[in-house]
Amino acid sequence: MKKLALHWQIIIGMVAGVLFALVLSNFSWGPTFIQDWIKPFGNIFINALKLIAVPLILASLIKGVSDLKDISKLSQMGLRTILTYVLTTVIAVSIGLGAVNLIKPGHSITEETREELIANYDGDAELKRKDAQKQKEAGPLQALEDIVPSNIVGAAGKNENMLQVIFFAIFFGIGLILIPEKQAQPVKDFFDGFNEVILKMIDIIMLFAPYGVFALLAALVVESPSTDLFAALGMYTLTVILGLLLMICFYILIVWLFTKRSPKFFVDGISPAQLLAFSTSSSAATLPVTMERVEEHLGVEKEVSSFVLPIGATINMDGTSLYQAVAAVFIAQAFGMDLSLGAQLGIIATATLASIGSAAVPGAGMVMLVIVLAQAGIPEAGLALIFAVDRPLDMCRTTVNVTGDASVSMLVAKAVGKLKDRPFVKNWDDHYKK
Ligand code: DAS
Repeated sequence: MKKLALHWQIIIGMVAGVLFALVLSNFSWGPTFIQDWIKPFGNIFINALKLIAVPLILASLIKGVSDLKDISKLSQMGLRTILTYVLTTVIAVSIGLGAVNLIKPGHSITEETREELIANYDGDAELKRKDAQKQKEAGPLQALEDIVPSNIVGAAGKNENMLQVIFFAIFFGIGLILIPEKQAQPVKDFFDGFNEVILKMIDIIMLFAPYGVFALLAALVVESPSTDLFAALGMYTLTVILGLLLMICFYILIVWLFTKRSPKFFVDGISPAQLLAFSTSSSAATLPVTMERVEEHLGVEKEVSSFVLPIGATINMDGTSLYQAVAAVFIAQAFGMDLSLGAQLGIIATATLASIGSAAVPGAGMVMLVIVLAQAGIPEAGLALIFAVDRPLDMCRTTVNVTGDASVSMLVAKAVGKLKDRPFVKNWDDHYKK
């Protein structure tokens, strides 16, 4: 297994988990064995992902915000970059919400399967009851009030209100920018190191992904033998992929409209980076290739790409935000919850913030999904439901993340007059031979 790329290991884990459960389901002791001796490893894997969510937000957001210090030097470009990134992310979440509300993939789950899912996860039933109670008593500005924690340790301790942790991280990063460089540097160095440690911890957790997925899928099959569950998962996967494809078309369109570069030019230029993003599921790993393609094949000046793309890889994850919106509403549908318009607008805010806080590594979008679910009071049991198909979707959403960064870098370059006209490469044949 070691020599195989991680995503192939995961896919093998998925298939093996289903086959293992289907075989054991033929024995009377099979389902119990899986629930008692296999499922716990799946829960441990999911708990490890949930465990890492808060430190990940603190590390990546504080680092991301304090790195914006360069913005003072590149202010005309910095503001454009951040605003365009936030705009494309909000558009991505909106497309995701539109698709999932139109297709309603979660509604194809039968009532008894829903009940089984809820019964299998009594912890969340408790969370649902508490949230329902809280919603009843909530005032109009409760959501706004809830963003500011009275105690950061308490907020960090519970997975219920991650927006409080995000608020603290952004607030802390701004404070870090405003103190003298000499005092800020040691703190920035600490968070840089902290960020690296967290990313390494995600690497370690993802090493167990094939086994975690095996356990999750095996448990999923024996606990929800109804085939309608897999039909719903299939519809869910198609909904995400449809949304991601619409996002790719959106990028091609805005590049064509605002930089007059043809779809063929843009896709030819960025496709090697897209393939790397697809196979590694990591924007960070793809970043060097994204930069080379954007500079040498799409004509963006280095002073723009070297600023816009690293920030994009850290905070601009349109594919992830679209996926988080679809996943959250799908799980709500699967648990028979009707989300109000307010709750869905809340998802736009949390999915946008959660994608900003997602690290550019495999599985990060899934980890941050915890925030969107917790914020909307959606049972976290749904994580077990959708994890089975998370890896192939991670490959797709990372491809969109990278494409979004590249298209925004072209728009910003065009806006500040740093997008070279063709043929910016002396001789295309020589260049391609390199
Ligand atoms: N794999 C992440 C990335 O590198 C995206 C995600 O997990 O959603 O962009």
